[in-house]
Amino acid sequence: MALTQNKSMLAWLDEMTELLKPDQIVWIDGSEEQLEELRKEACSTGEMIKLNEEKLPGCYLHRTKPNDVARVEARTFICANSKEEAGPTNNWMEPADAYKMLYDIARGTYAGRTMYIIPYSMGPIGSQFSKVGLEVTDSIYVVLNMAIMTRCGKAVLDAFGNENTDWVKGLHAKCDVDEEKRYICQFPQDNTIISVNSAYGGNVLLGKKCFALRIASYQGWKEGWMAEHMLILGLENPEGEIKYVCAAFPSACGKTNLAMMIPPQVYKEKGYKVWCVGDDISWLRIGPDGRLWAINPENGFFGVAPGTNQKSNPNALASTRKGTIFTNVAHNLDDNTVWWEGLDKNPPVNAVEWKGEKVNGVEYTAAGNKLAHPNSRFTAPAKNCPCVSSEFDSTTGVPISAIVFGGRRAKTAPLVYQSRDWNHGVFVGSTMASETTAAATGAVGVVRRDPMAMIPFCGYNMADYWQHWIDMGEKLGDKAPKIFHVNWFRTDDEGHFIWPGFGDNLRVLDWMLKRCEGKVDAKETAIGFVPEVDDINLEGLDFSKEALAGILNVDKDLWKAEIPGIKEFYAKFGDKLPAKLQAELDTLEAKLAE
Ligand code: OXD
Ligand code: MN
Repeated sequence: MALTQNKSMLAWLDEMTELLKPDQIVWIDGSEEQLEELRKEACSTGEMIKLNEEKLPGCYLHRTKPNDVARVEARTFICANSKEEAGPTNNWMEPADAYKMLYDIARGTYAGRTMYIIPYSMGPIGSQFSKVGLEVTDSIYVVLNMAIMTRCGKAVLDAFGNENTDWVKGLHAKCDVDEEKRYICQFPQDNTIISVNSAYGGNVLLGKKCFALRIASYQGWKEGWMAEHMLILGLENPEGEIKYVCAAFPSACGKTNLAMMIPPQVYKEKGYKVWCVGDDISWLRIGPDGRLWAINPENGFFGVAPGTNQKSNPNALASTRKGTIFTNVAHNLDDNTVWWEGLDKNPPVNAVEWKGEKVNGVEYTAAGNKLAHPNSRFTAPAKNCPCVSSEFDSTTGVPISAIVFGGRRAKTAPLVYQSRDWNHGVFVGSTMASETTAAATGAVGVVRRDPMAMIPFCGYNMADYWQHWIDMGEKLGDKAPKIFHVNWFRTDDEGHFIWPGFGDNLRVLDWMLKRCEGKVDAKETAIGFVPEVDDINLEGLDFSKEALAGILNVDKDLWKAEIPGIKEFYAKFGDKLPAKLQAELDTLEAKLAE
């Protein structure tokens, strides 16, 4: 029986039923009993493997098809009414053509299968920040992941009501998992997402990247708020005051690690604490007090497993010890647990590698093979995280003091700098870049622009998106958060990272928050404000002031060499580029020439 009488929802579901031709329809009500039944069913068909109940209670392993292990940006489309509305950084398809192609692919593919209907809320149920979606899927794996990553079930529909039409339609059809026919399409003007021929999380958990970033960024533009690819953390000082920070980094720059970091010993002893509100996405609105407030629309972490260990991120590891779904990690047959590269130095002898082949894990890894896929994942409930914020479920969110952008730059960007003002901060975000590393294929050290870490996730023309940032700054006025840029990745002549990173990044956050409170001066440079060497607390850290001075240094020649790349990138946007950003670029050029 339908869990809602909402007419717009029922009409769309009728359309989907007619299109997909399922044998059965199951509404996901959010109850533990129903989820447990589905887990059992998935284990009985081999879709999931139940792991050791003592060591990993309530945890499961799933393997995707080897052709389906990551987000597919080349097959991700923004189906806006015109190509210009999607902008030069998105793939575009004409909406009517896209619907026809996608419906032709999906038509009848639920035959002999069950259509699961997942009602879900991005954000706490009933919050002003939150938005509702329905995802139909033919995958139990999707249902069980969505049950971790979102608030889902009947309670969502009860709070939503029968007349409301502000919800997002999400159609997922696994089809044949054919990569030639794989499409991830967003229709921002129709609040619609269609994902076909994939069963990998980032492409099929439609609440996450597709809704909470691509559709929501467009909604935010139209409705006066922002959806950003940002973690949210709270830093508590010894007096018990908590200040909140949002941070955007491109992938592989340690967002989850920063969101859950453990303060260095000297800070811990003084009583500093870090609280995690979110590790991937922020929805930001101007609150009644005129400040910027943020919620994390998600309810779990979909984190990269390799490299997660007791040292790099003990809180993330602890989050995965119960109620977690692992995807494409290695199976340790000796004790029915999981393993991935970087968990520890002991790959299991008796292992099943991520594609499902039984191997001797020690020999296999010694020969240079990976037991876990490099993009293998854990889907873990946020409530498992030992440092989850007490504000995690707050319907009003947390007030943001600072926004941090970051990238991976071997030489150019200093450890940290502060923008002169909001618009300069938007410029800093819009020119954000990372250098490719030896870990990825292709040339090393190539600069990739990834404004606000939103290149794959902005649901409309990025020039309009920047203008929206500028407009939000105008509304916030002097209540706007301060904007900073960090680079944990400066290297020495041998290519070794200079700054220790991880928990010691708190020393840099500490400086930023002091800047927000006007408690510390800074040195003005051509690119913005840089700390005085004495103002970054190095207590308890074996790190010299000379080394710190080195990574705080702004080399004008290197920065001059940046300018052509920025100009080339900006040129893509033609006359849509906000004049205020062009002015910031001109100012930078002039300051570098001084
Ligand atoms: C993610 C990503 O999976 O940004 O969060 O790719
Ligand atoms: Mn992300």
